Amino acid sequence: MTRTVTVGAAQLGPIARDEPRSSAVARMIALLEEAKAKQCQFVVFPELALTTFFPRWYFEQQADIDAFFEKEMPSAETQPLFDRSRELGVGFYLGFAELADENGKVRHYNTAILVDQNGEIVSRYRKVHLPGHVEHEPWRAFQHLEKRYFEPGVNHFEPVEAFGGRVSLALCNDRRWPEIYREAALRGSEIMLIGYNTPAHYPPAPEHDHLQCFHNHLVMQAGAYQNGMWVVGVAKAGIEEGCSLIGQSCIIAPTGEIVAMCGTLGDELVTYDCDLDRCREIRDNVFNFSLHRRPDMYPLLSFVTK
Ligand code: ING
Repeated sequence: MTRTVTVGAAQLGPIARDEPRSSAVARMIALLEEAKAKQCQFVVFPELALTTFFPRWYFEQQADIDAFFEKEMPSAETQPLFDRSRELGVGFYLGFAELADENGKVRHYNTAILVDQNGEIVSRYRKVHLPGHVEHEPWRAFQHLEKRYFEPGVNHFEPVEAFGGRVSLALCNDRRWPEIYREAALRGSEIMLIGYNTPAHYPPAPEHDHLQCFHNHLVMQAGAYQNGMWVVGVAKAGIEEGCSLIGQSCIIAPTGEIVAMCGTLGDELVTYDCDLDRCREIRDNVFNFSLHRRPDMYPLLSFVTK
């Protein structure tokens, strides 16, 4: 009996600045229904899937920034997504901007949650690697003010038991850092879920613009193969408020192979039957950590346990 879970990568096209959350929710419900018809146990939606990618603009007023954040989850606007998920028995990963109250202190996080087939939140992740800059930099074609609008999360990519496997969550820029896959894999994770919003233009190094899609897959395929885990990367794609966002959402096997990929820049679902036991093909062989890994030889990277 294999531990196969049918996973959906539910890519979204652009979300306009004035698009109400109810519209984004309706679009995601349509993808949930398509996922049900394709026998998915859960789907992965993008990072910041309820609003436009607002860190592309500089806002003076905190109230204007907070308008893009969710004060509660679910809220009246997002409850229909949870309700439909429970009715269909299809879980989901959702990225959104979270306003959290921590012992009376208001926190701003770039957050992802995992919701099971009963509509319950079973995991919550706050983005660890915040890219971009803090101050307004008018020289840029558009801003990337995640370091200004969000606080870094505290998380060790610990997997949770869900959908018959051990599932870890990450967000966007996290996927570029090899440590997240290794940390998750050392903790037994079998699948890493990653929503992203990635502009095709990278102002600090425009000479790399033509490499954005290559780099997107390079880092996730390497992470998958070098750690023997499934990786699901899902974009908010297309021309969003004049900013071109890459697509190519995909499902990657522990061998590093892309086994499913979106072919448009709009709302699109691709699915794959992920046999979680296939992680063993890698973890028992080429990347058998206990047999082959030498943490004593890379002490700067390793918490060396004698
Ligand atoms: N977006 C981008 C990402 O890491 C970026 C930021 C783009 C960094 C290109 C470096 C190069 O995919 C988010 N939201 O992290």
